[in-house]
Amino acid sequence: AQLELSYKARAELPETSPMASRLLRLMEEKSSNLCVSADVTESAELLRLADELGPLICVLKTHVDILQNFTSSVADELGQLALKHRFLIFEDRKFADIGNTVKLQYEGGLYRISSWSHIVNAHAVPGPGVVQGLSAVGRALDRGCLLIAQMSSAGSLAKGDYTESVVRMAEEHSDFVFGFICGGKVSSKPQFVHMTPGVQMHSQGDCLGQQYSTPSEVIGKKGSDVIIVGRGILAASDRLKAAEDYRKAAWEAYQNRLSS
Ligand code: 5FU
Repeated sequence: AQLELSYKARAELPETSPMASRLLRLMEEKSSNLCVSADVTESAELLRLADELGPLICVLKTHVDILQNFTSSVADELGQLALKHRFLIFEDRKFADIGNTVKLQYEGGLYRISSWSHIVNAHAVPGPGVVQGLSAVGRALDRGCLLIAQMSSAGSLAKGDYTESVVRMAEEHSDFVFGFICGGKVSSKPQFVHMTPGVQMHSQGDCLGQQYSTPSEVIGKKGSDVIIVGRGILAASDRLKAAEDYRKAAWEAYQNRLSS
């Protein structure tokens, strides 16, 4: 078996990118490998959530296009909260077009994603041009990108050879791509961060194809680094307590992995 490095040790490897280092370091400092998926439709609720759960999380994931009332001041306030509580913002935009188009989508439009989101993600379907287009905007701003290597939904086509090709694409663009959206560890290179959605402790799935695993399966068994939790926290009557339960479960799974 491969030697299991701590998040802190991985942050310090010379081949680890600045964005991965920043994330791995703050995970270690906050004892948190929890990303909350803030899938709410009201900007005020998004900001309340960020302020309340901020201390417990390493990343706040957004879907900015589901907000009814997004303005640039929402992005500014979210940025302030990210500084206050030391988390990174990840807009789950899943870019999937030719380089020139994603460049325009990332930088401009109503949302100006590159101006406030530390992390974005992309599908590898278009080929490396999608990464080159995003990188042309994001690199100068010290942003980072995750490639979608696998998806949590039933019947996903992102598997097998496709997943392997995504890993190679990441390795070839490691100045901007620092990790993956995946079900478990897909690259043995310790400089890449693995982030896994489809995590819930008390449900197996929803009626629209989502499939859930538990934090201990994802971090302990499958070897991912960060759990992404939406409704497991958002639908709880006490969101703060639920977030703490997920943080603790995922962190303990990581610690067990280190000591085994
Ligand atoms: F890439 C992916 C994926 O494969 N599965 C996902 O569920 C992204 N997601 C996102 O994670 C999805 O768009 C939601 O924002 C979130 C999961 O939310 P849940 O409420 O925990 O199911």
